[in-house]
Amino acid sequence: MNKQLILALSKGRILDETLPLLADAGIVPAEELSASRKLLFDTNLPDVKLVVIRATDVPTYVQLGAADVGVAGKDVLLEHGAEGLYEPLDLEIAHCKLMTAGVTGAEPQRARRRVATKFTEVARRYYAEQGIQAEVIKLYGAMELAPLMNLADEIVDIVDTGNTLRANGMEPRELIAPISTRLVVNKAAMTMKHDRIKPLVRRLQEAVARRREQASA
Ligand code: PRT
Ligand code: MG
Repeated sequence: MNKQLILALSKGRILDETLPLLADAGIVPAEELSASRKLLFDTNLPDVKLVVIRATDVPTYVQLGAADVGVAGKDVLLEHGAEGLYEPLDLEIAHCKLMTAGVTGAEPQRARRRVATKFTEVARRYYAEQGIQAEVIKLYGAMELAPLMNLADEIVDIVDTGNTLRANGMEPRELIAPISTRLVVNKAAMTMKHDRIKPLVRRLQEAVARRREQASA
């Protein structure tokens, strides 16, 4: 049986916070990730490999078993859906919030609220739960521009400090979900490679706990 483990990591801001946790759990890339254009990396462990991919692609790789384990933001996981995935651990990094936001002081104009977002599934679910009629428009970036240009009444986006919203004359409105980065595991791999994955989850859990203790000390 092939007992190699493939870990799918989200590139971008999550990666910088993931690598120290992985190192603390005993997994170190064999070469500097950022110095390379490669996407598939060896590690210090002969049977563990890393792929570094778009955050939004991580759930797909893990769900379909191309990777056994992944690291992804809860926002990405909420948008993708949890089918075929276990989410055994909150890595407690890259904290932020999924929120609705709009032009400061403005009331929604249209009877059917127009919402611009890259999180279309999250937005559809949220407004339906609130009993608000919404037309959800998919955008791929610069959501903050949409209400200013009257493309939308509101946006659904990630908010951390709120500085990006404020800089664009907007305000956060409703909290949809608090977000942090999660470990996900392919459901079949969890069974087939249990003896490899269980210790990895436990070591990461310990690394997260150590980090939490250091932060509160
Ligand atoms: O670039 P690509 O489209 O592939 O993805 P991305 O830009 O979403 O990736 P990246 O590297 O930014 O990382 C995204 C992941 O980090 C998300 O899935 C979240 O889980 C997490 N995260 C944590 C954040 C933030 N904090 C964050 N502040 N992702 C994005 N932001 C952006 C937000 O979109 C907004 O533009 O920062 C801005 C808001 O920040 P404040 O501080 O101005 O409120
Ligand atoms: Mg980005």
